[in-house]
Amino acid sequence: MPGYNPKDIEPKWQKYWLDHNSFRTSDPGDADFDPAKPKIYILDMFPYPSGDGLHVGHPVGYNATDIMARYKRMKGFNVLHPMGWDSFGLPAEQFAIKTGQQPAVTTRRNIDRFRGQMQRLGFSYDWDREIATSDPSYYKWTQWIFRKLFEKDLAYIAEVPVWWCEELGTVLANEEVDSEGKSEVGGHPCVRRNTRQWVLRITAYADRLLDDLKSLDWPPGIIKMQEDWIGRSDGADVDFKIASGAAKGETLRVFTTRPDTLFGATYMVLAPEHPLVMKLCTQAQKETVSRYVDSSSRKSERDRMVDTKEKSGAFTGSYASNPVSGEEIPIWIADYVLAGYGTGAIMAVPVHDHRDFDFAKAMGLPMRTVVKAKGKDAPDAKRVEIAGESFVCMCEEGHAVNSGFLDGMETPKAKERMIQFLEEKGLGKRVVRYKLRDWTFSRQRYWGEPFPVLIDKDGKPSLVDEADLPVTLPQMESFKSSGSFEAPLARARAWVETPKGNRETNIMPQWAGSCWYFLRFLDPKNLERPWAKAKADYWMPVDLYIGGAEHAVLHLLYARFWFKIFYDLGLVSQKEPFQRLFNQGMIIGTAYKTQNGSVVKTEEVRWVSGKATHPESGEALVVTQAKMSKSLGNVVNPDQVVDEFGADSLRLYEMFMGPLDQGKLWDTSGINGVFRFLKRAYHLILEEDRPAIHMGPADKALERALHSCLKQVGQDIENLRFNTAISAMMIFLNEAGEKKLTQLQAETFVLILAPFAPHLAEELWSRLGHPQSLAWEAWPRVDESLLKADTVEVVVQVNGKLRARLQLPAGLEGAEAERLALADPKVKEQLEGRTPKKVIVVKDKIVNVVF
Ligand code: ANZ
Repeated sequence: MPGYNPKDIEPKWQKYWLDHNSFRTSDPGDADFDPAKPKIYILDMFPYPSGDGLHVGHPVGYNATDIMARYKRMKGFNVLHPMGWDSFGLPAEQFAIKTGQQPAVTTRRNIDRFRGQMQRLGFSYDWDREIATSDPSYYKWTQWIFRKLFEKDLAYIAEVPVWWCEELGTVLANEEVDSEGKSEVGGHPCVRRNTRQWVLRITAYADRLLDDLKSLDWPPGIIKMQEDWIGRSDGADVDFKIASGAAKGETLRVFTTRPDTLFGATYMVLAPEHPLVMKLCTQAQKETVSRYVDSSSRKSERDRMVDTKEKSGAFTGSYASNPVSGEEIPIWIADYVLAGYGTGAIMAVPVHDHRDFDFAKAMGLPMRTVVKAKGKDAPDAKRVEIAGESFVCMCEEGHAVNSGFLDGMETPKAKERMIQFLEEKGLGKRVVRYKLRDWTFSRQRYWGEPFPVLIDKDGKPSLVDEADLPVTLPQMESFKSSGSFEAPLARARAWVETPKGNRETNIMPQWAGSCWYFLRFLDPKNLERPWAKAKADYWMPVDLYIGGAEHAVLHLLYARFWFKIFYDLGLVSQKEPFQRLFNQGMIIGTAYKTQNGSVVKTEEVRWVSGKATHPESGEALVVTQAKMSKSLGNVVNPDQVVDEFGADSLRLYEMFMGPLDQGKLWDTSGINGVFRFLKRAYHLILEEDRPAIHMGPADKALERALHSCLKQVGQDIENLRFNTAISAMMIFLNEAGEKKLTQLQAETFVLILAPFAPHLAEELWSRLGHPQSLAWEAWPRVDESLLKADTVEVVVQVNGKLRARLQLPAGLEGAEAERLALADPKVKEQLEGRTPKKVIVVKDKIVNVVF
C-alpha cells in the first residue's frame, strides 16, 4: 500500500542507525577525528530508570537536544550527545522492595526498557558511551573521587539530624522531607534524630559558587535560586556584655547585616536552643523560659520563619549593655530567631526590621528610630504609638539619625563607619555569612555507592587503598532499613569485617553519581582514570544542558561544587561545567475523578454529549489538569502514541505544542495535525512511492519560500524555538500547494525536516537516490539574494522635509532614482518648476532634493 506509513519506515531506520553506529562521536586522538571542526557538547539530565518507563513528559527535553544535535552535525560540528542512567537511589530501592526483587535486577531491566523506548523515538545518542551510576565500573570512580575529597579534608564525619519514615521503612535526608516533616515520596510522616553522618564541606566553595554564576548563560530565575540558596550576607558580628541578671560579664555575640542601626537596638533575642539560654535566665524566669524552650522544640523551622505568625517569646530576666549607647536592654528568647543561622542571637532593632517590630509591639518593648527614609514613608508601613511617640516601621536604606557619630550618613557609609568603629574598639568585626550549610553526604540505605572507607574501633575513618577499588555493594537477602536508624549494610557482617578493619556501612546519596556523569561520558571505558584530562580539555564545558527546573538548585549546585574541586585538583581546566542551561516546561495531563475523589483512568472515561462521565455509574466526572502521575491515572505512555502515529509524529507534536520552556497540556487529538503534516511532506516528495520531481527550472516563488523556510528554521533551532520552526515548515508546505519541487529543492526540504522527523527524512533522502544516511549531510546554505525584497521604500525629502514615499525596484541606480523622484507629483508641487541645486541619492533609502 503506497503512502506514509511510519511502521514501515521507523524501525528500519532505527536499525540502520544502530547497525551503522551512525552517531558514534570520535575523540581527539581517534583516527577519524577532525580537529578542524568546532565542538559542541549537548547534554540531557539523565533519568533515573523508574519501573514505570518513560512517560510523554520525559522526551520533551530529549527531543530538543536531539534536534540540536542533529542540526549541529549537519552544520559541521563535532557533536557529543550521550545518554546514561542515574540508577542508584531511593526510588529504585523502593521499587525493588515493592516488587520483592533485588535492585540490581530490577534496575537492569528498567534500564533496558528505557533504552528501548528511547531508541524507538529515534534519538541520536552515541550509545557506545552509555553509563549507569550503579555499575561497579562507574562507581569505582565515584569512590575514587570520594578518596580525593577526603584527602583534601573536604569530607568529614559529624552528628547530623536525619529523618526516619516508618511508612517507607527508610531513613531520609533533609531534602527528602518537606517543611511539615512529611516524606517527599508519598507524603508520609517522619521523625527526626541526630545520627553520625558524612558531610562535605561545600561551604568552603560558597564564594566561588556564587561569583562564577556571573559567567553562565542560564535562565535568570535559576541563577537567582542558586544565589538565594547560597545566601551570602555581608555584615558584622557584634559583642554585647551581660550587664545585669544572671551570667553577668559574659559576652553575647550577634550577627547583623545592619550594623548602622546599632543605636536603635532596644532589646536582644536568643534562639531557644542557644547554649547560653539557661545560664542567662534568672531564677524567677526559669520556669517560663523552660516551658517556652520545650514548646518551640516541637515546631518546624518553616513554621518559625513565617512572618505572619503570632510572635511568641519569653524574657530571660537578664540585660545586656548596648556597646555604643551603653543603654541596658532586655534579653529575650523567641523562636523567630533560628539556632542554625548566624550566631543564633540577634540585636533587635524594631523600627527597622519587620520581625522585630511585630515582636516589640506584641511584647510592649521600647523602640527607637535611627534611620530616616529618603522619600516619604510607604503608605502601607506598619505603625505604632508608644507613650505618645509614634513609630513607623522602615526597613529600607536612608540616612542615620539619633546615632551619635553616624548621624547624617547614608546607610552604606554608616555601615562601613560602624564596622570600622567596632573593629577599632574590639567590640566586633566584619563578617560574611552564608545560608548554605555543609552537605550531608551519607544515607542509611542499601542501594547506593559504598564509601571507600574503613572505620577503626574509636570511630576514626581511613581510606581503602586505591588498588582495592571498587568496594562493591554486597548482595543482601533483605536490604530494608530498620527503625533503629542503623544502615542495612551493617547487617552484611561478612562484608563489613575485613582484615584491615570494618567497613563504613553508610552509602552515598543519589546525587553522588550525578555530580560527575557528564565527565565520564567523555571517556566511559577508561580503566586507569575517571577521564583523560585531554578529553575534558576538548569537550568541556557542556555547551547546552537541558532538563527539568526541579533540579534548579541541588543537582546543579552539587555538580558545580565537585567540578570546582576537580579544577583545583587539576583534573579539568574550566571553572564551570554547564555553560548554557535551559529548562523545558512540564507536560500536564488531564485527570478525571468522581465526586468522592476516586480516580478514573483517562482511557476509561466515557464521553456523553461532550461531558466526561463514569464508565459504569454515568456520574459526571471532575476534570482537573495536573502533573502526570500514576496516582492520578493521567500518565500518557509514549509507546502507545508511537504505535498509533509513529515516533516522528510524537517528536513533532511535543515540539509544536508551544515554546520549549512553557508548561503544556497534553492532548492526544492534537497529534493528528502533525501527522497530517508529515503525510503531506511525504506526498510532496513521493508520488505513488516514486520521487515526484519537477524537471524544468525552479519555480521562483517556491524557491524563495523554501529559502525563507530554511533561514527561519536555522535561526529558530539556534534559539531553541522549535514550535515556530515547525510552523515555518508548515507554511512552506502550504505555499508549495500542488506544485512539484526540483530534485535540489526536494533535497533541501528533506534536510530541513531531518532534525525534527529524522525517520521520514531518512526515508525520503534514500528514495531521492542517496544510499547513505543524511545524518552527516551539510545543512543547506541560505541563498540570501532570493530573500531580498523586490521593491524597497525610498523617501524623498525636499529641503529637509519629507514630501513623498516611493516604492522603487531594489538596487536602483542613483540617476534613475533621481529621475523618478523628481517626476513625483508631490515633489513637483514643491519645486514649482524650479531646477534643484543639488540631488543626493542614498541607494534604496533616500532621495534628498535641495533648491
Ligand atoms: C539587626 C538588624 C537591623 C537586622 C535591621 C536587620 C535589619 P540575612 O540577610 O538573612 O542574612 N538575624 C541574624 N541571625 C538570625 C537568626 N539566627 N535568626 C533570625 N534572624 C537572624 O539577615 C540577617 C539579619 O537577620 C540580621 O541583621 C539579623 O537582624 C537577623 F534594621 O540585625 B539584623
